Amino acid sequence: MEYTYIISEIKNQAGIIALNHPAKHNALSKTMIEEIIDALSYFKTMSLRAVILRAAKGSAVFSSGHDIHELAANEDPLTYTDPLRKLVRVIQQHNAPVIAMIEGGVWGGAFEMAMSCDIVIAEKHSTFAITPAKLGLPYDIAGVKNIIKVAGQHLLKEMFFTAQPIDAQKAYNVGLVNYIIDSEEIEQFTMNMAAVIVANAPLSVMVIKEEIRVLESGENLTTEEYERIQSLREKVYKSNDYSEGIRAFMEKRKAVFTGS
Ligand code: LCV
Repeated sequence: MEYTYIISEIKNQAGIIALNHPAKHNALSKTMIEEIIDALSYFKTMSLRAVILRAAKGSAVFSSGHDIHELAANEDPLTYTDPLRKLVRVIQQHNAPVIAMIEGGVWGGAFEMAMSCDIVIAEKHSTFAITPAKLGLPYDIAGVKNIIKVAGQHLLKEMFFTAQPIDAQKAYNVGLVNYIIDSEEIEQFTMNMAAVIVANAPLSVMVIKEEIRVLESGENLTTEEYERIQSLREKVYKSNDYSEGIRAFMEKRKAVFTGS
């Protein structure tokens, strides 16, 4: 399959999706996300038993997260239609394990995307950051819930409040990452892991993945609580700080947030 911002291929019954938009450090634009979703649905029709999600060979950054240029134009502050919401659900509901092979920095929404994968294999110099506080953004509550499932509250609060990257070792220590592998071995290691999964019973793997997804969904949010949070988020979206965050990024300067 030919795409603009990803490379999609099939090797040894595993599907491989490589993020390939170097000019924007693999930013998750609407188009790139649609291409990833399209490649996953094609893999499903081919009954592939494992997927590897990686950055194209030689990428300096795994992904710089949401395409900030698209954020600025975001008419739907409550992100009901946010493409990343859809992508995370598609990965979590994909009928085969998705292995994230991380090399380089993982930023913002790409961190949530990587954490929504089933297994994470990181090159030892990779880093992870979630950065709404740098842009003045009220991160989506569904997204926070997705990440809390894999990262303890204290680490997650540190990552959200500082908006600073953590390294692969710290991510591994808290279980965000299954393995830390040297750069020259990570591709073979990941392919080997995929080959072991491919050799197992796909229906058993598929139903266990779905059981874990359903069980980890945990407690229900009351409607009132959900609406209260959403109205809080709408205020943040309409704040000067949010406009300042976006403007500062575009102007390549540090944002000055006033809390208004
Ligand atoms: C569009 C970009 C991007 C980008 N979008 O290279 O987490 S949340 O809630 O904030 C969520 C909404 C989210 O995911 O927001 C995005 C969070 N991402 C970040 O905060 C990372 C932003 N990017 C960076 O900090 C730097 O680009 C890194 C550290 C990744 C790489 O720095 P480096 O100096 O190597 P540049 O910054 O010069 O980026 C190269 C080109 O990629 C564009 C950037 O605008 C620049 O384009 P131009 O050459 O046209 O100036 N770019 C980078 N990230 N997320 N565009």
